[in-house]
Amino acid sequence: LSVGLNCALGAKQLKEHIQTLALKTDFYVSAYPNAGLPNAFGEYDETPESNGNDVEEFLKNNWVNIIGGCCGTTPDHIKYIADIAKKYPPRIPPVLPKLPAYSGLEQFEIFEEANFVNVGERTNITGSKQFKRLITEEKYDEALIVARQQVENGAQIIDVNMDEGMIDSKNVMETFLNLIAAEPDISKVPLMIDSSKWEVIHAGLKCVQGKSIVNSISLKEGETIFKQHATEAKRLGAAIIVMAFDEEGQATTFEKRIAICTRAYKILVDELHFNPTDIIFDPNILTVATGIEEHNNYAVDFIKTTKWIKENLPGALVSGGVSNISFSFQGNNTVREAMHSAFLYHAIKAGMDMGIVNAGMIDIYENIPKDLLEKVEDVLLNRRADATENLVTFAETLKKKDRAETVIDEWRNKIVEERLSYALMKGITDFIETDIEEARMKYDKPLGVIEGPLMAGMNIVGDLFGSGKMFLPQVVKSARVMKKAVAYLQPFIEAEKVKNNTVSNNSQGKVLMATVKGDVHDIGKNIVGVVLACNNYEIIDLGVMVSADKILNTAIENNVDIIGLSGLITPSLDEMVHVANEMEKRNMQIPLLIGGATTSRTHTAVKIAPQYSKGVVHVTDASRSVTIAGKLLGAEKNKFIAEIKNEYAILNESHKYKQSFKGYISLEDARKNKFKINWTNYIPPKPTFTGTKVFEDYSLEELSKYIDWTPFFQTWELAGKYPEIFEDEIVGDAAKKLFDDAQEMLQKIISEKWIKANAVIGFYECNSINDDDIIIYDEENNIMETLHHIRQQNKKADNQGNLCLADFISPAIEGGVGSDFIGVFAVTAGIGIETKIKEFELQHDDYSSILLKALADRLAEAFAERMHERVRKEFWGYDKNENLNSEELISEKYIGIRPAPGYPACPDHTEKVTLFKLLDVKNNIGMELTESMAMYPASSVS
Ligand code: THG
Repeated sequence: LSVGLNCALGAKQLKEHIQTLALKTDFYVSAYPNAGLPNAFGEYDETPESNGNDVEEFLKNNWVNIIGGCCGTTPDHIKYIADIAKKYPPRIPPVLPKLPAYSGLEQFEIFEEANFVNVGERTNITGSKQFKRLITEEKYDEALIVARQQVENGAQIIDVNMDEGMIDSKNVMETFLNLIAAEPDISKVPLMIDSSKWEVIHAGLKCVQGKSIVNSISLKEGETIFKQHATEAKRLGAAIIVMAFDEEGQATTFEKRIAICTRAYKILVDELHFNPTDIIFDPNILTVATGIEEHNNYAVDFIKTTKWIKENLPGALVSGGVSNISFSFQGNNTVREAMHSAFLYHAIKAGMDMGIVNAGMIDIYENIPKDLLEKVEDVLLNRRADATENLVTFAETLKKKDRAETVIDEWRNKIVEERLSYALMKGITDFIETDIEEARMKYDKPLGVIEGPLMAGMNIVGDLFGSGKMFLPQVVKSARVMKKAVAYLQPFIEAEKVKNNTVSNNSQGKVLMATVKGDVHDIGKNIVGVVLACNNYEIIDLGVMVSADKILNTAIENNVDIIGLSGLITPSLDEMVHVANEMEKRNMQIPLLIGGATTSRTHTAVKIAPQYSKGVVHVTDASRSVTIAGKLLGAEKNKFIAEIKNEYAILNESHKYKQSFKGYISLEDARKNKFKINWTNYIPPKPTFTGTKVFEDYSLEELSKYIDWTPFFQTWELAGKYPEIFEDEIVGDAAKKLFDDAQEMLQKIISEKWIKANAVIGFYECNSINDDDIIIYDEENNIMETLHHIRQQNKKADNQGNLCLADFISPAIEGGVGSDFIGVFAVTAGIGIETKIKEFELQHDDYSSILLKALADRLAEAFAERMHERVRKEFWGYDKNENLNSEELISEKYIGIRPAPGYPACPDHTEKVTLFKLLDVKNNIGMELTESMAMYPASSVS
């Protein structure tokens, strides 16, 4: 046989691949390169000479046995090569060492010096209750996570077993292996296909790429079947595990184990010409400490057999299912893990090559507590008659310490600087006061603790965040540790100040932060504040609804270096323009940062930057804020501001240019092109009541089920869709931890009633009028209010209307169909939130404060979703049988719409005034509007 490469590449590009191949195979090697790569015209440019020179290298280096040409080569190319080839003797294939090798997407070779190969056991339906549940419930996504975790925890191969009486194992094996094939993180490793049914293994083998391992075959059903399975496995390119079973059953003694392995080896190597390295013996790891005397020597016999196989059956490997050994201690993981580690220690010494294990749960031998180890080894090595009894008694007295506890203990033993750094990195506040006190005693000055270990720790955090290795929630947690530490030290620092009348201040600079007048949203602002504080900026946070006057006065009084403005609703944009304009009037010199959900680079460039000449910069997210602040205060400050100015000027121009092409049509023409509905026979569905209905203190438990979590992660700058985000390679772990924290807090919010959710809904008879308005009638059919809507005026394609919400309400015309109905609502989940927020702030716990606000926002959105659902199914009742799951709700699969003032369908925020009047929102549920039409509490929807 020969193996080779042809086409696709020229000789130059083929070179490294041919070289790799030639060194790896003892087959003959062939190469048929093209005459180079095709040029722009699809022609091949290499001449017989240039091509021939590249090919000569293949020959000279002893890489090929057969050489020719493919696309673009001509008889002249071939003749040229043929002449050169005469100069060189044929390649002599190398004699390769016989090393066991398997592969998934990547090759996995076991080198001589390799110690031990971990095979992950968790993807086993009989070996894991969790995995069994996931597979029987067809939760394949989560089942894949189990596989991925095995790889992440160090499994170099994964064992997959779907043997279960109640399921179609073959089918499920195929499904799961095909899913794995689509996950490179998993399928990069070789697979061990584990089943007692040959048809399942056979089906599995056909689904996998690379060279996998059959687990297992045996002489249980006689030699004919054994040979048949072995041959098929070989043909399908797999290595095999051979269990020490024969026609009489499982081998339990040393003699029987080696007899069966020898017999199998002879058949495989002598008769079926197996490569010995493709044979992996499993001489049966059987459970010890069962109380049955015959079982006492099982581990000893396995270890002895292993040693014998390695010495007498050359090339063959030894494996086994390690967790089997400890089944008698099910439920006591401390003892089980100790047994596994100790067993492996001795078995590996005897030559065991690989083992099916719970990857990540194998501790090192040296870490097993000595008293436990002694008892465990007494059992494993069958050292005393009462070994089992002793271990059982000892196991009962053992406090079941879990791993987390041991980890905690370990870092607690380090020196104080390392403990502080660890606490900062991990965001652990539990020990901070003790550790800080210890550090304070150790350092000359209290400030030294901040400038020394705390700053060093925060610098690491900052670097990790900057390089994308840590994420916002973690950083905010780190900041909480920092703040608590600083708060503890503060009185000592003050005392010091009084004593010496000085205090060094090496802050990077002072930043004033504020949410502008009329706006109440501050999650984003708080996050930026925390991130900047982490990077050693001093933050003056003026909170929400801050007037331009107050912002600028405070900035001047405190001699700040940067002003940061934040806002979420569109009217805040105008307020920012106003602040910028005031700064120019006052001839200020401080650079201005703009951030928040509705702000944009374009708006900043077009509307804000032209107002103020000393630097205006838009900041997209918290992680960018540090870099930008650094540049604004650095040596190159003026250069940076000039660059930004230039950039914004260009943006401004291109915006104007684009606007000139926008092509708006007149309002009159837009109205003529409204969305036309034939109302003639329309009978509007009637709500169960008209007027308002109030819901006070609504069940948060119920609302929590309606939360759309994806935006929650966006708040924390974690990109990805829930729940897939947990599997994300980059942010997955951070997202999961944040989610766990959120769930924990959510439970407390519910059970301890941290916040109250209120709602008011209303239905009214109405009609559209004057094209764009909606009139609302009271009980006596008098016009009570008028809603004003905005019509699209951009140029539309043919047969596309210029829409306005009023188009969807039947018109009030003489001889018309009578009145239609409209529903309105206002909900809030923020009543009483201030108490808890204050509490958190007093504890310097920004993380919890931001988390609570973010959750309240989610609950408010969930409340709107739930109320809307109840409206459709109960109160208006036009779709009583609707039955949508949460995903379908999020993607708005229902009948009806829920537009909100301030958003594209009805951009005018002032409509909220009418709405609040209609529903008497303030008196009914305690929500209010600010002068910019922001709703207060912030966690509200209408
Ligand atoms: N040899 C070969 N293949 C094998 C085995 C072997 N495959 C299966 C098994 N034995 C190895 N795999 C496991 C997997 C899990 C456990 C033991 C062996 C195990 N599971 C816990 C238990 O049962 O207590 C389950 C805990 C849970 O539900 O999460 O111990 O010997 N060739």
